Amino acid sequence: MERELLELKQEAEEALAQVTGADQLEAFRVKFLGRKGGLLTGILRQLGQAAPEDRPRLGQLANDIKLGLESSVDEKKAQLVASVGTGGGGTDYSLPGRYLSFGKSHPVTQVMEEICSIFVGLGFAVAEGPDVETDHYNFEALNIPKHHPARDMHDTFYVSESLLLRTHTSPMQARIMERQDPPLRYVVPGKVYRCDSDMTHTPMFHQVEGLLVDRQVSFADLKGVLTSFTHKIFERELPLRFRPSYFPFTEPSAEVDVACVICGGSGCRVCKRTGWLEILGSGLIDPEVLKMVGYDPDIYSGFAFGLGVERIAMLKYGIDDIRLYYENDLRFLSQF
Ligand code: 2U9
Repeated sequence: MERELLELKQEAEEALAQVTGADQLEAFRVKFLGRKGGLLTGILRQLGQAAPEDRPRLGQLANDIKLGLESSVDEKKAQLVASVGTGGGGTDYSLPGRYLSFGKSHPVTQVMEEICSIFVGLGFAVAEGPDVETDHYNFEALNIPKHHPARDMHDTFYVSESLLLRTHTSPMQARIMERQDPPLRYVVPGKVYRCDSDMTHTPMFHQVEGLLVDRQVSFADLKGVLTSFTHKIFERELPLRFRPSYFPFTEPSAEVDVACVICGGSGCRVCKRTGWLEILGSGLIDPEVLKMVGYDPDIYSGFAFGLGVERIAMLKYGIDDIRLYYENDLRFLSQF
């Protein structure tokens, strides 16, 4: 896979050198970097099949190549724009050129991809599941039986008595565990739905949840992975604190706070003078959940975590109203 990645890099660099116009540049971007059918994306999808010890290195290499190509595309775009007006022959080159408007990923998509690529670098594979789920996978398989108080917290949109819009991406992890034996490490990104709307909640939002199962997995492993992730996503080694919490599917459970990204911990409006910001929930997978997917909890243990992507993006970019993401105002979206 390493050779495939390096060959792809060389092929892309040669192809980019031949690009002379905006249409060609867009075709280049779709061919190499496109999210559906792009050559690099194709290789990234196979990363889960690589040996676990090779995944971090290959993930890092793929990510470096992706970032390098994206910045070469930006550079080429700037060159193309600058070169308009250098010709001759009776044309008024002082006229403003036609603005080429390139579409971009939504900021939430950008942050979701960044989160996934950090976990890929830590050896996790990426999996996606259906938005419409069964009551069984969304609740029962995660230790939330009918009439459990935790069901109230989820404000579920039901499609029928047994079908619903998933309230978290966890059902996919339960599906993966049912069909695969440990060891496994997965992150599951995607849309989730809860009947809730205010400055910090939208009825649809994005989550990335992760799970690692193996022999002798401990809370120390969970702390190591989440500390490493937090330092990467906020690009600073901010202190973390793990606060005891409760989730039906993890025991023990902890919410994770990061020292305020705005004031560094001294207290400000964003952290409500506490110096801390809650960024994710986590815990060791409850033995009942392990039993339900057919794993022996005396042999295997694991950790899981979940985070809201919009919240991470709000903290990263200092945005105070989540609804801005979904108003489709280009003055807001084009900043990212
Ligand atoms: C399985 C077992 C355990 C996933 C987890 C959380 C903690 C969590 C919330 C954070 C903010 C969701 O976006 S949010 O509202 N999530 O706190 N999620 S542990 O645990 C699992 C998942 C699957 C089989």
